[in-house]
Amino acid sequence: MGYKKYMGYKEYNFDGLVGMSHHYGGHSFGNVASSSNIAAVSNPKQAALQGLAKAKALADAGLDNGLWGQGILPPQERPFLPVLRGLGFGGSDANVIEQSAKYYPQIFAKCCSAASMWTANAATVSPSLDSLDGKLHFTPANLVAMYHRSVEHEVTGRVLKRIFANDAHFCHHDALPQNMLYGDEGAANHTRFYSDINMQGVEFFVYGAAAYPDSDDAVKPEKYPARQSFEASSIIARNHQLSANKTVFAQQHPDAIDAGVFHNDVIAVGHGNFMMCHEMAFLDKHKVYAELEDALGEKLFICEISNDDLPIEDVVSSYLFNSQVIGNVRDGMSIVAPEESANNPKVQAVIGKIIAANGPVNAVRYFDVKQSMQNGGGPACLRLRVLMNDAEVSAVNANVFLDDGLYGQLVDWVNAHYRDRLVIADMADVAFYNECCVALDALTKILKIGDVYDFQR
Ligand code: SUG
Repeated sequence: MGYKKYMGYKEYNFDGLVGMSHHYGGHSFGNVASSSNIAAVSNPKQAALQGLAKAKALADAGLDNGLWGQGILPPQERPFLPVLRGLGFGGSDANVIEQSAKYYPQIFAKCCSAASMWTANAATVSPSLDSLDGKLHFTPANLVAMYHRSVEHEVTGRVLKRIFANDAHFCHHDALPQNMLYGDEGAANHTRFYSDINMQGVEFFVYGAAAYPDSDDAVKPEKYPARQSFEASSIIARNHQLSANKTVFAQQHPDAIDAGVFHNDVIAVGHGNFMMCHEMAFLDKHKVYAELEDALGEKLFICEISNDDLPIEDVVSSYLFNSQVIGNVRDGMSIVAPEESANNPKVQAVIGKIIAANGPVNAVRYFDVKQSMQNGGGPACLRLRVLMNDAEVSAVNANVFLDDGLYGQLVDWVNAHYRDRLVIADMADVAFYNECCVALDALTKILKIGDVYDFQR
């Protein structure tokens, strides 16, 4: 089919609805917030409403200016009984839950994780403008580096296939094999640059380390895992049929990973022809910047923040780079930042500089997503970007685009079903699982996605 120019492309952010089992399990080694908040009491209701409020504010703004759209992705069923049954716990649901919680408490807690809310890790998505077959490609991330997340990809793939259910437009790949050789964390390590939204863009893959580096001098983090391998990124680029001259690979700086930057989207964010990053984001940064500009074929506004202006510890605590950037060069861009950034004077100074610079960003807006932040998930973690044209949008039959009606339904649904206080012990009771099943069954009807959960099959 070949590359095309087709009018009417728009970016849709698909935010993950926070699940009912949102808790602080300390499950993610290398994610400072996750480790520091282990065993804190969570508030799943507040978490879900905070996420929905952010998504709705962006949906409203996008409706006003016509520049972007907003979608929603459902949470997963937890505790995840199919996995617990696979570990040898049998009998009734109550028995599986009680026995696994008693004998394997840590694994049980991981099987309760609501981490699928961070949809930046759900998949890597390449728009039809970039792929040789002219289809929109999805690869669910295998998330193999963290056990609690490695069990997400099958249901993620199922949900994506239900929402984007048209072979003429959409191409769904399986997650990569479950091995660290192919460790893949999805869009959190993938950005797309473009100067014309209706033209082929540059796909930028950032990896933590190569499983088989091509030089003896290769470096990798020493303290924390490199969750994304070069091999995984390159397989996805091939499967998505991307052009080599429009694809750039870069290694994340290992010192940044060791400081708690477990995904590239914790230290860099790109949008259109703009990138905001910390000086420690990439190894060999000058080569990376040059390759990006070369592939783009015109100026890329790179706003690099120095470690003097914002020490890496503040990058991790404020999550400034986990902001979303929305808008375009003509109308101006805005940074959608977590409230934690508003409370940090160094970040405030940096944002002032970014706005004062002669770049596209001219505004900032803060959102309270504290429940998610305490597990290391800021605004950008909560969304998966999908660039679609009108025909592709029309091919989506599910009720997943956030408007007043859907927002009202979802808020009512959260208020009806979610708890406002949760610790791991609460989930060891089958009553909690039954509550989740009732709620999720109702959700699939609201979203019109059919039976996607194992308990429905
Ligand atoms: O994979 N935290 C997630 C946070 C993901 C953030 N996503 C992006 N940066 N795109 C993770 O580390 C913590 C769950 C817990 O500890 O309970 C967790 O899974």
